[in-house]
Amino acid sequence: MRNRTSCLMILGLCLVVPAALHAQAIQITSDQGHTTSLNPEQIAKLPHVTVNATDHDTPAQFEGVPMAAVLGAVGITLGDTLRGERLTEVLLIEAADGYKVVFALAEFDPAFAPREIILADKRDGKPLTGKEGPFRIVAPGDKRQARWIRQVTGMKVVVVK
Ligand SMILES: Nc1nc2c(c(=O)[nH]1)N[C@H]1C(S)=C(S)[C@@H](COP(=O)(O)O)O[C@H]1N2
Ligand SMILES: [Mo]
Repeated sequence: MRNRTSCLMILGLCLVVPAALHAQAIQITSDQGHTTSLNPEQIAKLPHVTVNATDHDTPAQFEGVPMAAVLGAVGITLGDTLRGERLTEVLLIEAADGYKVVFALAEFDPAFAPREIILADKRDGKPLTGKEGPFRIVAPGDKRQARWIRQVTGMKVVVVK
């Protein structure tokens, strides 16, 4: 009996654990409609930077991946190709609670932007947890934090016409 209970528990874990890991992956869709999934392990391997930001008047140090590098990892390139019609491309970012925000792609390009917007995974040295994590956008210098979207689940390039 005990064995059967253990078996069922292990079976249950086998079903639940991959689902939970999958739920944490971020789905990124290009302007061609091609979706790539980036899981936490892949995101952890991308180059990280540290940015100092002010969160509701309180200084905070965030670590994360520059958005240009996140997009580059799934083949969405900025830089020299971001010109002409591509300047109408925006990134729609979605969260677990249904909250959504957009940034113009040019806002992530170091050639345009005076600041580095990141996909943060740590605050003051600690992984982002609960309603904030595991990933949150941090746009240093913003006077309002309304686009610092928490619990990011997906991103989609949308061409504004
Ligand atoms: N997923 C998600 N992110 C969100 C919001 C939200 O409702 N859902 N609210 C935004 C707004 S309006 C603000 S002011 C900040 C608040 O950040 P805080 O909860 O860390 O104080 O988060 C932003 N990010
Ligand atoms: Mo807000």
